[in-house]
Amino acid sequence: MGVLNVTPDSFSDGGRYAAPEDGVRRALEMADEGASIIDVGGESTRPGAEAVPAPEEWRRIAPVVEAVSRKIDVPISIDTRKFEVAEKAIERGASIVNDVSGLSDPKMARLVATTRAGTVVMHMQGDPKTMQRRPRYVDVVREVRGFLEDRVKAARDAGVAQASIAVDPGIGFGKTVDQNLALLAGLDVIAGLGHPVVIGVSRKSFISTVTGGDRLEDRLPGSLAAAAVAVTKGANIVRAHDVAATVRAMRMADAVLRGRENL
Ligand code: HH2
Repeated sequence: MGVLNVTPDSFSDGGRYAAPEDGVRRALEMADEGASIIDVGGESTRPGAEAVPAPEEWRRIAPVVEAVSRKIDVPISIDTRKFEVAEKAIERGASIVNDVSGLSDPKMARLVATTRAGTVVMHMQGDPKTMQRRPRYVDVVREVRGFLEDRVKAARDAGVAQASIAVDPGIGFGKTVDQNLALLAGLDVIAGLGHPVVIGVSRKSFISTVTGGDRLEDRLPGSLAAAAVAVTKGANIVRAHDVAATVRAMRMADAVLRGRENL
């Protein structure tokens, strides 16, 4: 899943793809590099981020969603917490709703059900503005699993098909560095829910805390290592900014885990 942030303020690529033509070019490039999903977002959810009103979020991403869905067949997921934005994006060609709030708005679950979209249900403690102020868990893996189980049940009750739901422990969303590491080490417990697991470690700050290195590019080796471990623990979809490098690393991991003949 290649990340495309059409925002002025995303933590690693804010402002880079804010012009529609730059966003579309990057989407096509990621598809060429081997991304099987393009995840388009118009609101940063980095720690401390302010919420963006729905009309502004839609204004940012509309031209990109429209152009990309016209130009290529790669599925588009829409990284939004807002029903109004997801609805418009689906009308214009997106087919997956990636909701970092875990479908907390009942209207979002109903939209996913009626449009038969796919969805990623993610765990977050609190909201982006406050989530990194002392996140607390007794057993982070069990609690995240329990939350995802509840949210999947709510989605099913709203009519979303079992096969349309992927889950994501939400690395960095209301978690300390050690809680992020524990979630990666315990990802098999999340995979035990029986839904495809999405994992987003790419360029996140806990990588620098562990590996050192101040520059963004210093986070690539740690991002790839964390993604490879996640895949051995049952992750199925890796959300990443550095698509070419990630595809190569995951091809290697797959070859070891499944054999070259099954790539
Ligand atoms: N991480 C980010 C945003 N959306 N969605 C899922 N399912 N999983 C994640 O881990 C995840 C996500 C944060 O990364 P990014 O989009 O690069 O930054 P920002 O929120 O600043 O735009």
